[in-house]
Amino acid sequence: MRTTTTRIAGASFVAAAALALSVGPAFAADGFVSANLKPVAGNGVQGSGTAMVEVKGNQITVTMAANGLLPDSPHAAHIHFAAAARHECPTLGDDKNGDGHLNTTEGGPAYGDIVVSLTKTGDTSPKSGLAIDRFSTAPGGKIAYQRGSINVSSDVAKAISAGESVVVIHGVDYNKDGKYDGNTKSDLMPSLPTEATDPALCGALRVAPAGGMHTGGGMAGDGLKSGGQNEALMLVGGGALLAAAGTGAFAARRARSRA
Ligand SMILES: [Cu+2]
Repeated sequence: MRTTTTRIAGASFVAAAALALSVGPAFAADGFVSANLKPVAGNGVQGSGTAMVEVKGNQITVTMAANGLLPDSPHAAHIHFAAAARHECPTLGDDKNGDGHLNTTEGGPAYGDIVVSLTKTGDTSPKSGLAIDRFSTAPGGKIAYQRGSINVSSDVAKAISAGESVVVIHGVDYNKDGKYDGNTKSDLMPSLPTEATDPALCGALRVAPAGGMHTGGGMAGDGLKSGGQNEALMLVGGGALLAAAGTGAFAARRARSRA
C-alpha cells in the first residue's frame, strides 16, 4: 500500500514540476534584445535612441525611444531581418549609387527586409511598412513607443532572439526645411520623396549582456535605484518598467544560478 502511495505522490510531483517548467520561459525562441539607435551613415540625422524587444513564443513586445527626428512628420519604423543580410546597420560602403546618402534599398544587404512594422495601431506585418498614418509623427522630434502582443513567425522570433535583427526608423529632412520634399523619389514608393522613407536612425538588436538589462534581484525598481547599468530603461521611463517586469523570470533564474 505504502509503495503505491509513494509512487502516486512521486508521479504527481513530476507532473507539478513539468507544469512549473511549462509556465516559465520554455520556448526555444524566447529572448531579450536591445539596440542603441544611431544616425544612419551619410544621412545626417543628429539623433539617437534605444530599442528593446522581448520575445515570448511567437509574440514580441517592443519598447523604443528616439530623438532628433523631423518633428510632426510620419516616421515609418520597422524591425528588419533577412537570413542573407549582415545583421547590422549600413555603412557608406552600401551607397551603391554614390550620392552620399543611403536609401532604404541600399541598406538592405546590411539589415534585410521589413519583418515587423512598428505601427501604433492595427496590422504590424510587412504589409504596413509604409502605413504612414499609423506611425509616430515624432512630436518635438521624439518618439516614445511601446507595443506588446505583436505576432511574428517562428523564424522571425528566432532571428530576433539570436540578435540578428535591426531596428530602423525612417524619414530624413536633408535640406532642413521642416518637411519631406525634394525631387528624388522614394525607392519604396515613388509617390513620396526619398526624404520620407530614407533611413534616419538604426540599431542592431543584440542579446542583452549579462549584468546589463536583467541585473538585480528580479525587481525593476532595484535595478533603477542601483543606477548606472540601466540607462536604456531610464531613457524610456515608465513603459520600460512594464517590459522589465516581464523579464522577471530571467532575473530569477540568474539569481538562482548565482546562489
Ligand atoms: Cu524600415
